[in-house]
Amino acid sequence: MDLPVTPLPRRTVLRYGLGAAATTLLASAGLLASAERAAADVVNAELHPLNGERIMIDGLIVPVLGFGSTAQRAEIPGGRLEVQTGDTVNVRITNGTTRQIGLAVPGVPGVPGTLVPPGGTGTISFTAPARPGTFYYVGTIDGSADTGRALGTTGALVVRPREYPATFRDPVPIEALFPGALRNADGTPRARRQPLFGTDAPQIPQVIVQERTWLFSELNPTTARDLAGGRIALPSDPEPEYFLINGISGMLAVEDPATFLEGRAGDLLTPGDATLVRMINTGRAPRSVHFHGNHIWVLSHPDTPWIVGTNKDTVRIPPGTVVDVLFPFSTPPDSYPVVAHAQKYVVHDHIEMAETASGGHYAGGMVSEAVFD
Ligand SMILES: [Cu+2]
Repeated sequence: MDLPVTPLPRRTVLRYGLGAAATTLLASAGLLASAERAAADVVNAELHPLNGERIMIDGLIVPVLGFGSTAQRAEIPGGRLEVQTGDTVNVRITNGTTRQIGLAVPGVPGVPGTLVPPGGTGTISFTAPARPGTFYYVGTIDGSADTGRALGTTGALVVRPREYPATFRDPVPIEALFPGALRNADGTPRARRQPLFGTDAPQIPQVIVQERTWLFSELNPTTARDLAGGRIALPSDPEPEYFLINGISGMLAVEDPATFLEGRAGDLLTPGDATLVRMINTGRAPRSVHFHGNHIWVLSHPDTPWIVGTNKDTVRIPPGTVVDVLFPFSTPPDSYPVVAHAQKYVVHDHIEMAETASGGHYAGGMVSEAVFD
């Protein structure tokens, strides 16, 4: 399927007004609608920190603090901010909450720690990294990024190479987005696979056809109420009760078109619509994401770089970090009879607690699916 490749022009969003149409479009695109390119190497964006409420999958209403792309609605997570390597990024924060709030981008140095007072406006400027990759921005609530992560002021920051600015209509070479993921410095192939059913190795895709962002987060209702009410310190053991992908969970995440993977299958050993999945863990516990149907190729890993290039079915995402993987959409090798299309396979966290909601309701947590067209 084609993913939206450019943000809606701001005027279009305004013309739709703030009714259901605009809400639907913003939610399905997942892009930060307020972001626009102001010059060849300058991106301007607006974030509106807002108090809000979220209905959990079992109906419980939990207070959140989220970044809206307009002043009307908090979004959990905030929209995906897309920039190019080396861009100057100007983020204007219009603070609609009762707390001081600033911005942090883990892994990106030089983001000023300026706090914007309640009701105030301020612009935070930083330079995008010179290397493409996946990052996230987080609101520092009264100076605390941990509080921002616990309440939901998070969103993806995608840094694209300048020569592949936005589009996936033309497939993108993996090396352009993840330098060194496929080949060692001496040019030898890096990708490898443990033998399984003989030594026939599936081909690693050479290009990326489409992409997804999965932002994992956790929520504890009591902590959220305390923090939203003004308490600053987090308890040492947050005991999360809700486990979210892109702000939703359970069947909602399985059926969300902006979350589940969907693509045309290739042959048994050749990739189909190879899909980059940018997995961001803003929670406080590690995740261990497991894919059925296909093994994934690891394209980046923050603390075990030696697994980059491997072909696995489960990968750990340490808290506060990012792991990028490629789901090849090859025909699932274990299916018998071999079925190339009209199949669905589950994707879920192997830390089983994260498959529940509200202390045990299975499968109300971090679960989605891969759909073979
Ligand atoms: Cu499973």
